[in-house]
Amino acid sequence: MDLKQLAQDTFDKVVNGLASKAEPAVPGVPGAEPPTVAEPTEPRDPLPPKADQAEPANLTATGADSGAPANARAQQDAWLTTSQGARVRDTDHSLKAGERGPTLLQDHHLREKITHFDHERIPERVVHARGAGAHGVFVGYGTADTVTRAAFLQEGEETPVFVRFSTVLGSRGSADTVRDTRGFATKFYTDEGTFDLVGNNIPVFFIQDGIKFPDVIHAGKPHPDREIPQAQSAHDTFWDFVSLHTEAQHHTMWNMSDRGIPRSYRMMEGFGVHTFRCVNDAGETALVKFHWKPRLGVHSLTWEEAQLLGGIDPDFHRRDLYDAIEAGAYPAWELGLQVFPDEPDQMFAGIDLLDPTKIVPEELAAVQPVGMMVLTGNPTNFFAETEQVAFHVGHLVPGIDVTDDPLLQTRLFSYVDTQLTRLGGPNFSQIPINRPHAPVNDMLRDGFHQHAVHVGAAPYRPNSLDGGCPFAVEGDARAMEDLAVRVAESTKVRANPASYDDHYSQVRQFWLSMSPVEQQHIIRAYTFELGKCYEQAVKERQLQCLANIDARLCAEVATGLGLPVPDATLELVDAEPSPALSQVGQEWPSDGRMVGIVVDPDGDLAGVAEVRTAIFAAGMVPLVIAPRGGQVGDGLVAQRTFATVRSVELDAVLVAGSPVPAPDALPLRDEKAGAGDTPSVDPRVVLLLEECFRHAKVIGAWGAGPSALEAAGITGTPGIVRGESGPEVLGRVQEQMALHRVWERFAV
Ligand code: HDD
Repeated sequence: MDLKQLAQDTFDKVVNGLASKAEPAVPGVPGAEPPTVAEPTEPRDPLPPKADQAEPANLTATGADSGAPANARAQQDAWLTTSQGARVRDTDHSLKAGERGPTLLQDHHLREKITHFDHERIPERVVHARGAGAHGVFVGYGTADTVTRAAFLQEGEETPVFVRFSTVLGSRGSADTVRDTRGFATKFYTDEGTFDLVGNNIPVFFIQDGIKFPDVIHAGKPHPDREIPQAQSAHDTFWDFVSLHTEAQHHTMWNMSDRGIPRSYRMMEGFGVHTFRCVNDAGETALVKFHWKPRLGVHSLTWEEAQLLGGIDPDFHRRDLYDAIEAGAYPAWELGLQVFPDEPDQMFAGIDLLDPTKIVPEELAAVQPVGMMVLTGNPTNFFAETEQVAFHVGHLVPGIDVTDDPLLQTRLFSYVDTQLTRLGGPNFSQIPINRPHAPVNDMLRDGFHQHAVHVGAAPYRPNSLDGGCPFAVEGDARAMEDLAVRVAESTKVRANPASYDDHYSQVRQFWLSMSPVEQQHIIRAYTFELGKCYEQAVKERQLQCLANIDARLCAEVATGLGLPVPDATLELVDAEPSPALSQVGQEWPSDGRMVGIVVDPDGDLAGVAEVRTAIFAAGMVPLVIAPRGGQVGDGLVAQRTFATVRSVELDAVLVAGSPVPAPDALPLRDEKAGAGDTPSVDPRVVLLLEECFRHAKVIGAWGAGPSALEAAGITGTPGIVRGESGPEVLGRVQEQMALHRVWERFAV
């Protein structure tokens, strides 16, 4: 089977199928419908009102039918009402004893409005509070049949999904681009019940046993006295913990690598982390690790970009996901399995499969694609969907079961427990986004926020009063199965197996698998983070950990910190590098990438128009950058101005002229030019080009463009394309964008 072709065919099928789909991917969720706009950064008419936002003029005489989805509570009509449905004439003035008051207690509309508002917030997630979600569809390839009988993986089976991406440490309002692990949680609404794959973009975890989760999170969260710093690990308590608790070193190294600052949620891998146990129709079991492989490849920001974005656009990842979906540049991932024999010792190639601080390199066990997920719809309401979605590693379907990994075992308890506080009781599965698409008949009753009106007199089994209903599955009907896994004869202990004691060999393997430029980024990340610590003992202890990973890594970080270089206390083993861990060296599609075009109103506007069309045709998004907003030329409108653009939102920049300073740029006059001198090129364009250069982006220029490059001091060649015409330059720029960055430009 040609798997590459299968991936492309599945992607095309989903995307083309959307246009003809009458039903949204998720019933009642209009966000899952095909997008109505071509490109979100274009000036455009307002989006058409959703079905539940129709004006009275569009309704029947009684205003009865707005066409709102069944679950759009309190939006079933165009008229403002109280929560009880009585129409309201005035919601701007409280009821007072005379115009100058006081306000009367009897104003029940006022009290209802304020009381509800006072209780609008719910507790944010204790971890992963900051996130963004999307709807989509998963299509099985049928290639997993020999491993699992899970029906949603069967060939051509389409399953609606909801995905929530997140950071871990920050509060709900924190910045997207901080250095952190990213959550990647997927809810598959399968016909056999809901399956949640609650993973991260990093394949290992900080701890081997869930009992330590509060410890690692307390260490990573802001200091309890000052509640700073927000959403980052660059502080004493984090490094105190990970340097004392060396099993965290592997995950920490991934965080310090470029994986800790993804370019986009669309360009991240996802990992189920734990090993799961799958069973096929013949009852044979296998141990399995889940992987998500992004269609667009794995890419990262530079550290400077990440920091700038924290101020310029803290919603960068959320916006990127939303815009891409609105634009029809649907993000897609292949789901893949690493499959291992289910041996009694649960080891593979000497690696303990129950240790969540270890990976199995892909070179030892290939990731086999079993299906594709395409995200096709944005949420209609952030709170109702993204905030209220509740994942749980125990939401499993027939064919997929857990293992005894002690981290996973604790998670099985934590995820329901946390919803009781966060979502206010045990009925969170009835919230629309959490409702299974499979029929539910669970005998669970009552509790806060019970929405169901259960019928029958006997919610217990066995019963005769309700005719014995509901019935437990019998015979070969498909159902959850407790696999008869042998549990070793043992004594109760609080201890780990000896295989969990190796905390360093895979960290070294990760380090050795990085290209020189990625290693340089890691060195700088450790130096920055430890440089933010105040406690000398913490820095020294972490340097000792680095010495046990690699001598050069340790020496360079120590030099940056101005501290002595410790000797390793362990013998360093030269693990075989795993090329799959590096992001450098491969080529990827450039779909959905942002290409800025710096326009000189006196320059080649016809060329700009032509290039703009070509960028769209290549599946990317052009952004016309002009001295000021509005019309630039015939049919060309500025989407960014010299005042609003920064390199961070672009993947490449084209310079179609050499714009002279606009009057509003003169206060920003380049100091190097000296007071009174007027620079030849607008200094904001110079700054943009300098930043694009520093952030290793491809830069193209034609016409008078090369002289703007010169003004920015850009003389080198790698990733700099100069040419005669716009389309010619774009073609060569696009070729280089496939590598994501101009890697040669980083000083190593
Ligand atoms: Fe967790 C949320 C991923 C270990 C306890 N976790 C949460 C989310 C993700 C993960 C992606 C956000 C889900 C969402 O978007 O709503 N967690 C992981 C991974 C882990 C992991 C990949 C290790 C392999 N987690 C872990 C442990 C515990 C928890 C060991 C507790 C012992 N995680 C939680 C939680 C959260 C959560 C407290 C907070 C909000 C929620 O569950 O719904 O229960």
